[in-house]
Amino acid sequence: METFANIVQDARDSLKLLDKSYPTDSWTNVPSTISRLLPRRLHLQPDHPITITRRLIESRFPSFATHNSLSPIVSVHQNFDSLGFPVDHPGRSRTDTYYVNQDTVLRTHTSAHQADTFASLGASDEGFLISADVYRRDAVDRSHYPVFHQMEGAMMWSRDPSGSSSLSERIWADVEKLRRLEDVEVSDPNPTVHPERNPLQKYHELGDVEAIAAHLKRSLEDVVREIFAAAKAVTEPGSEGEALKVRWVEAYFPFTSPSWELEVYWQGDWLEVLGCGVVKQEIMIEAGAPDKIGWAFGLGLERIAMLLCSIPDIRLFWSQDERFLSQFREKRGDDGTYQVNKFVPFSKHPPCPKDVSFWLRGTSSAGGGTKGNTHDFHENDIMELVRDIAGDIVEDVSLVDEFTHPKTARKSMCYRVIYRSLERTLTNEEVNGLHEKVRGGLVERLGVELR
Ligand code: FA5
Ligand code: MG
Repeated sequence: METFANIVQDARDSLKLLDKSYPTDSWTNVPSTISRLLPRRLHLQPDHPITITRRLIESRFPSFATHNSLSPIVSVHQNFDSLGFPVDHPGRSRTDTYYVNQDTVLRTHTSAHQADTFASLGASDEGFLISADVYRRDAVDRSHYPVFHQMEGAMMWSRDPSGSSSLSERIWADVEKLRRLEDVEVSDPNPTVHPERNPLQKYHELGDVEAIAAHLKRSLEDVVREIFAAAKAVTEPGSEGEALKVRWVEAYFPFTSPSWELEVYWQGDWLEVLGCGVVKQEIMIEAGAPDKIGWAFGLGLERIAMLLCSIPDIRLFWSQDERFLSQFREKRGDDGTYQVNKFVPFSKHPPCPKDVSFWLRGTSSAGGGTKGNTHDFHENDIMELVRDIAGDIVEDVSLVDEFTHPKTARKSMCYRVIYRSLERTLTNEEVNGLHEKVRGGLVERLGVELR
């Protein structure tokens, strides 16, 4: 059936992405709804809120090299192996990641380029920023979209000093050069390292890592301060003097240790904006730079742009409607600070919720099902099916009910799909037609039995 683009694609023996052909195999799972978005590169579109956010952050790291056009098609080695992801890490599964084929994926994060970028660092380069589109099979709601944008940053020091001062003295001297932030309230109860939760690497000295952690945290607090100063001036004019609250939380990434996440208090809630840590020395050794040591971070540009410009729905970033695009212009004041526009919603069109209930196939041996006939069901498959059929007309997909039949042990699920266009009012016929296709797709592609 032509509606189910990725079935058609699976049947072909090659997949065309950005004008290049890639061989396909049983791992291939990139639907045309996703491959169509590869050329968009919102982080390079002039005056787009993602671009404005990127440039605001870049302005805080003026000495860093920037890489903004790296291809989204990377090897499994670049995306996972080079970063020390274990072979059984859930992020590697086909339910979470878009595979071009067994050896090639659409990058799931900008960290996929860390190893290569470290390997090409010149002796005098102190740091780099990488901004790019990233791809993840994920939930469907107002803050999740299968394509989003990240910025990776890293800074390195040479461990082999030419002068007389020690490594930690040189890093602390750099910390002193960073702006002091009187108007940020920082909560950081974590020890720099913790033997189980956040260990010091065997290659590192505690004193060096303490200096790197201080430099990393102060640099990122400065970025957040700059963003929120711009956002606050817009949403609450006159309140710029109010303290911004941020907190550091211990985290885990296979490619940094110790690691943290930074959360910001925004409109009554803690919001995670980035992950970061001290780069695993194995990556530097592998990259041919064993004498360098430093930090890395990865942040979500949509998440920051949504706050900065008061954008309520992540689908809006993909809008080609002039009523959205014409609202943003990159502007800087005389002192160089960014001035952003707050998004003014065009009329809100009504939502159209529709439920669909179904039985999963033979879920339990108690029902007399044949062994090995358990239903291989992953929620992300439903998310993608609905998006394939309804595109950006779907606002939210969520499980509203589930139960197991007491006698047959079969499992029943009910999902609610909310259809709503950001640009126009949908007709009943149109929504009914889409929902029928969703019901048909569930049977045909996921093999469920409708109730
Ligand atoms: C990572 O992707 C790591 N590569 C970050 C990193 C880089 C850590 C370098 C250490 C060193 P994570 O999956 O948490 O981590 O994503 C990082 C940020 O991307 C999040 O904090 C969030 O701001 C953003 N993000 C993650 N998932 C989504 C999503 N589905 N939609 C929008 N933004 C997202
Ligand atoms: Mg995270």
